[in-house]
Amino acid sequence: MVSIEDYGNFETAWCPGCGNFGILKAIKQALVDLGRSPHEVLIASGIGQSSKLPHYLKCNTFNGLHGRSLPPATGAKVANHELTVIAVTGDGDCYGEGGNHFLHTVRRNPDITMIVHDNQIYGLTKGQASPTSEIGMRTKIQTHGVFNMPLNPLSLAISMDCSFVSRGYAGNIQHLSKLIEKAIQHKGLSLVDVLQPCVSFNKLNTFKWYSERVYEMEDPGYELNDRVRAFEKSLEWGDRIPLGVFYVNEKPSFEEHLDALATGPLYRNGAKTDAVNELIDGFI
Ligand SMILES: Cc1ncc(C[n+]2csc(CCOP(=O)(O)OP(=O)(O)O)c2C)c(N)n1
Ligand code: SF4
Ligand SMILES: [Mg+2]
Repeated sequence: MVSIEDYGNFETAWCPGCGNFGILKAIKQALVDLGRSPHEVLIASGIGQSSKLPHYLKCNTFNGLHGRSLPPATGAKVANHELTVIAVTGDGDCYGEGGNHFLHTVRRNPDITMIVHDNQIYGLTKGQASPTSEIGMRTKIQTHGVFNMPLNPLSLAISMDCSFVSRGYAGNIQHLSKLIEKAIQHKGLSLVDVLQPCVSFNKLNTFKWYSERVYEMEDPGYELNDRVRAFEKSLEWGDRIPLGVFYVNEKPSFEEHLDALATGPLYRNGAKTDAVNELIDGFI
């Protein structure tokens, strides 16, 4: 039987009180509750405080370039579609530097769970505005306040027909771990945007600020595949911020379109180098 201890217990470089601790705990809990052993899981990340998370888990991991958690996650899923593949990323990493990969991964729909630590700030580089920072937020760079429109990740994902769209909160670990479980069980790309307080650099969206506003949606009040109603719900932000699953649309995953995977994971085929060698020899 899998236990939390199997995923290790590491010293972290995160600030005491950071929302990232809650997300790490929720991911471990979800994997254990689903009975997934560390060798069955691969977590890919980019660069950021959030992207350090795989360093603190004992399982297969890949820590890549800034904004690039999704390409290696997609590659790993194609090489071995029996793996549970999770992409861990930040609001800057995913919606800023990696925005192009986000859009095109939604179009591809690989069976990957995306967990976005959305602290509405660039944490690692010490507090510049990110694509989700609120208008008016002052930082050391945006000294007169942010004036660019924040990006709404849920609305964007729903508008592009992302097959599973949800929001969690790092301050509600039990709810978050159940949400991550659902996202992992969903076949296709699942987005879990997690509201994550950054206690050092985001003095606006604090644990207190979120806790006074977030509420759990038991029933969103519409069929989960109703894209228009889901989009409308995703616009709710302010005094009340909904948490839970906003949108689900079951459709074939990227891997299911690939005939080469029908007989089993690619890695089992072994490396067939004869054809490549023949090609190279042709140039000599
Ligand atoms: C191409 C590129 N641009 C910029 C940077 C510098 N950089 C590293 S992390 C980071 C911001 C990370 O913010 P986010 O993804 O929100 O993660 P957080 O630290 O907040 O968890 C930036 C701008 C980089 N490493 N590579
Ligand atoms: S800077 Fe912010 S996001 Fe980074 S570890 Fe500290 S509190 Fe967490
Ligand atoms: Mg961030």
